[in-house]
Amino acid sequence: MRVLVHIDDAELWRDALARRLPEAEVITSAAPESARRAADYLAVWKPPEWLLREPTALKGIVNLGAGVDALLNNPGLPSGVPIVKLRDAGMAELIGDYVRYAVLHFQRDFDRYRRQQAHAEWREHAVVDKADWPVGVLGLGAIGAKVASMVAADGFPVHGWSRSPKSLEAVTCHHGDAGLAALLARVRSLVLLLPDTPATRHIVNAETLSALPAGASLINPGRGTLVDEAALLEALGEGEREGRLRGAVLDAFPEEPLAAENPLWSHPRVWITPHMAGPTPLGAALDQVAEALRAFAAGEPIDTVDPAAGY
Ligand code: OXD
Repeated sequence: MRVLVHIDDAELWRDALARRLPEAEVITSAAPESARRAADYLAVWKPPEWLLREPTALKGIVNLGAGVDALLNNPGLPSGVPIVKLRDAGMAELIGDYVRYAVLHFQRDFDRYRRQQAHAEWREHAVVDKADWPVGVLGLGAIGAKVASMVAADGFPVHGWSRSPKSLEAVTCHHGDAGLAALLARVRSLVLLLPDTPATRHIVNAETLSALPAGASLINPGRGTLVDEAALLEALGEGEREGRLRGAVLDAFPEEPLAAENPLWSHPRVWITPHMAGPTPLGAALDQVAEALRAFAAGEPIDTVDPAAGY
């Protein structure tokens, strides 16, 4: 089998994958066009359109990340070719740490102390008990479920939401439109871990933001398209004085990198990170890629992406 790898550091992935799959010929997109065209499988992260169009006998695609939105939205994607995505290959634990940090950032008032420091202001705020700081997690896939459990293990009451009913230990699970309204009404930090699909786009909008209790905070290590940015800026209000939304910790944006002129960069109550919450751990990811390619080649049943659902 010939596998074409396309990702930053593709040589590293190619060599490590070749060691795991000695039966395969593994090439990168720097290989000659004739070799690329004859690829049986693609292992890719955000491939250019032309690369997806080239192979003529493609049997499967492995998405080298958890979210398949970039791949499904790529006009070069051939229809009918099965896609496998990385399951939690250790990203969930990393994203969980990011979210725990962000929740504590607000619950222990680090945002306020940072602003006070700018004025050399020595003023202590009473600690709000964790039990009185409900956290909402939208999206209970492999990553959302793990993150929800990690935050719950820290002692916060956690409410999770998914489109269809789920049940998780230590997490109060809600679903559907009514469940979303019930969750929004009670959480002090809202965490977004939904996939980017037509159904989730702008799920955080003027209406949902106004359903949050005053002073709630937003944490988005998921996808930028989940948030209506104009509504977010409106809910934050201007300047240092807390608006209806106390602050936001954002790792994902509809266009990345975030444009230098975007007002979020300079907002005093917004923290921006460059899509670093859940980098893919190479070793575990490669094991999954090798496993998927072997299953594809052997015609074994394999858990593929549903392009209509978007995940
Ligand atoms: C992913 C990501 O989907 O890094 O894996 O965003």
